Amino acid sequence: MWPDDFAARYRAAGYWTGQTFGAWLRELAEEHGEREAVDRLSYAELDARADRLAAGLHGLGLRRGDRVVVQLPNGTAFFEVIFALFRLGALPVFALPAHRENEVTHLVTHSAATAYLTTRDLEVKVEVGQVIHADELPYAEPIELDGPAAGDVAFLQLSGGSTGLPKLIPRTHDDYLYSVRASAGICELDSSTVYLCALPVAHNFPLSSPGVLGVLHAGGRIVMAPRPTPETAFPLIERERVTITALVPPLALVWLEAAKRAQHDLSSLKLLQVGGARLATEAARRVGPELGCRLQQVFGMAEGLVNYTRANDPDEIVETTQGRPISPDDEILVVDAHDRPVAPGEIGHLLTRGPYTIRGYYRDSDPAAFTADGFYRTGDLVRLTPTGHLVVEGRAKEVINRGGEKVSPEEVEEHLLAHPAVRDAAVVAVPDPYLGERTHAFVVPLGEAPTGAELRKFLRARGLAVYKLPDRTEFVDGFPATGVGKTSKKDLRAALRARLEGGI
Ligand code: AMP
Ligand code: DBH
Repeated sequence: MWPDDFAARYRAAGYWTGQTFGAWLRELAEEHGEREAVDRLSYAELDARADRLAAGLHGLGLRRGDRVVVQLPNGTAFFEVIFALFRLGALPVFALPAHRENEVTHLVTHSAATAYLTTRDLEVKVEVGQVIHADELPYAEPIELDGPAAGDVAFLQLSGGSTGLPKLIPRTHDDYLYSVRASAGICELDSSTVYLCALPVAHNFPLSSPGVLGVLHAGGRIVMAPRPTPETAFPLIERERVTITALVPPLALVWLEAAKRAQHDLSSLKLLQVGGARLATEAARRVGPELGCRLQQVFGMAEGLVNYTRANDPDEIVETTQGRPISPDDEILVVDAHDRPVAPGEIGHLLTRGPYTIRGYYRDSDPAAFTADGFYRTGDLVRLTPTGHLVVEGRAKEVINRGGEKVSPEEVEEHLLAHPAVRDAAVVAVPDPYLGERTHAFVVPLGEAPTGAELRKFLRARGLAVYKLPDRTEFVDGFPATGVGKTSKKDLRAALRARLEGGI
């Protein structure tokens, strides 16, 4: 948690207002009443159901401070459940639908959860006090509850776990609501906003940047998409006159391709947010012309810090940077391996501290992820432009050390993506007895696949240094994805390792 002097500052600045999520929803219901909040459910109905569900869950024995692993598909039940738990002061632990026995067991064990709330479709076998099914939610007459305080932890969010199992991130009512309100303002949401939630709603991006919670704050309307594919999303955009949605880069590439043949009217869409992983500049430049809407890049993390490009940023900034922080009190350091600030504009490790960035993981796991003075080590390599925008150059752990020469996978991927017959590319390290590591490029072709030799020639012609050319190129139909749909380099590396060990 934050030291007292920081907490006092964040309160004095008006970031932390002392409101809980439960009280916030009550206020929204008073203001927006019969207006539609999400999939035909009004603000008033959502508020009333949250009260009845909180009472019912209390009846099942859930109490303030208990942890409940929540694994739900995109739908209205998600909202009822989280607001019921917020009112009860019980902490949702956000699992994603893609999580299986391995991850859910880890979440239950690590959080010592007493309940697992899910659907019969998604349910996995775990040992837990009780399983609550979303088709039998226990509504009851509302009761007086001794709810949580605004400084309490509201829920446990997950880190992406690009290496290993997800870490648990304690977010308070005060800090998270600040990021939601401020994000809604930056993204210029209002009561005419129609947000398509295409990504899994529990992920930090569609939940809060500004996501579904930002839309509620603005009195707008949420449309929940069961899947993020163009086949599902495009008809919804047309039917509901969607104005804004959020995607991860691999999905954005699929949408751009599909838009060329789209039978649906996408003209209501004003803003496409893309974040979660680096969006290649080549792809960024296509969004305006091909989808007919503006792009916003979002660089965030469940641990806190979120950066946005702004509505009034020039196109060049929107296309080539990952934005700038939400808050004037987000502190950003770009440092070398010894935590010394690099020269302005140089690439370094991003450290951050601020009014909505955690000071430690749940139960202090992985204390090394924080500096002695409370900065979070993001693990990202960034540079700061003279305009104060951040450019993400990669993950420190993913830089490939090819016989001492450092290869940035993102740089090579960016060049590969510029080839007209390449839809997506992912470059990873393979262990090599001579070089230590060598590079392996996975490429998803668009139409007929070029040859590896052709791609090397293409990269050479773009002026890429010879040592950065992929040692091997492999064509695949698609990439393994993380729970939210980012390309899972962990799985790509594991597949290569398994192949090496199997001698194939
Ligand atoms: P997570 O652990 O799932 O919260 O993922 C957060 C991480 O995703 C960040 O630390 C970055 O490495 C990456 N990330 C998120 N947004 C972007 C973006 N717009 N560009 C590049 N990387 C991003
Ligand atoms: O990747 C992320 O975790 C992320 C991306 C964009 C995020 O947490 C966010 C915005 O809030």
